[in-house]
Amino acid sequence: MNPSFLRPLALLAAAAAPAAVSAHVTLPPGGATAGDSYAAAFRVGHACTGARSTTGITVRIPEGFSVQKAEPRPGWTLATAPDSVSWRADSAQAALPAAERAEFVVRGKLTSKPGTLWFKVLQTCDVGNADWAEVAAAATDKPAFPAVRLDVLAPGVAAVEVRDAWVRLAVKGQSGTGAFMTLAAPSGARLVGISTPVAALAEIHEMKMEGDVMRMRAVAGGLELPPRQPVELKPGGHHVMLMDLKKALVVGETVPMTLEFVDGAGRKGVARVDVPVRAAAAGEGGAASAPHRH
Ligand SMILES: [Cu+2]
Repeated sequence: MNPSFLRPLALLAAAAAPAAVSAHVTLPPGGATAGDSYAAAFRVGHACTGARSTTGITVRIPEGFSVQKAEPRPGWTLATAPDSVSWRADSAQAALPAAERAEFVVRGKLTSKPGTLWFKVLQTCDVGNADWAEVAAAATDKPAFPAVRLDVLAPGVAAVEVRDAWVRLAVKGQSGTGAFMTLAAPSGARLVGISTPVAALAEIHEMKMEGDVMRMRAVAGGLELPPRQPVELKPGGHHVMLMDLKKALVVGETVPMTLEFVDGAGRKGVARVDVPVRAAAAGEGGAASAPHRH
């Protein structure tokens, strides 16, 4: 596999992160594979400015996505056209309160050409509306009402967002350490392999109580990532175990890591990340930061 071909993924992970925390209309970060069926789950996180509720959502469908089916929402009227899908609340009671989040889902087929698709979404409220329709010209642009971005990835690039990754420091002579991260696969995937130049072997581990002893062991068959449900690898839970370390891992350096995934159709995809070395997780106590052993 050509490494330069994989390079855009790191950029994608960085670019997608801010969208996940803002309260705009968004799709789950992580992208989708070109040519695939894709469930576009538009997340509406708040009502229009000064409004009490959202009463309607209209998604304008860009070229490169052909709608197959939109999911109905109880109490709302669904209308589907080739170039738009809309949901409208039938009553004030059915409207989406400002404090609640909801997903509006459109299933369709993606273009076979990798690139970026922009879905423009008109949100109507009890008072006013918000048109999420501005396309960012550059990654640094922060429009007030951004259109919803979808990264359409080449086959071989994992449609998985890797965020908050870190690896625990290791002193010279130490044989193993753990790596932790949050993985989000919008269409679902399975983490099946990890490799890094700093360790001869890397495994996915789980923690299991055996009697009253907590033990860790390799996860058979890989780690399942359900669609649109981020999975956290953390100390005391699932983690990546780096074994037979070839060097000390010092706080401040980064460790290149290649994660291999299999999607629902059995195709392999790869994510390459540079993972910072840290002493402990945020808020983690001193005792827990001792390197765990096998
Ligand atoms: Cu382990």
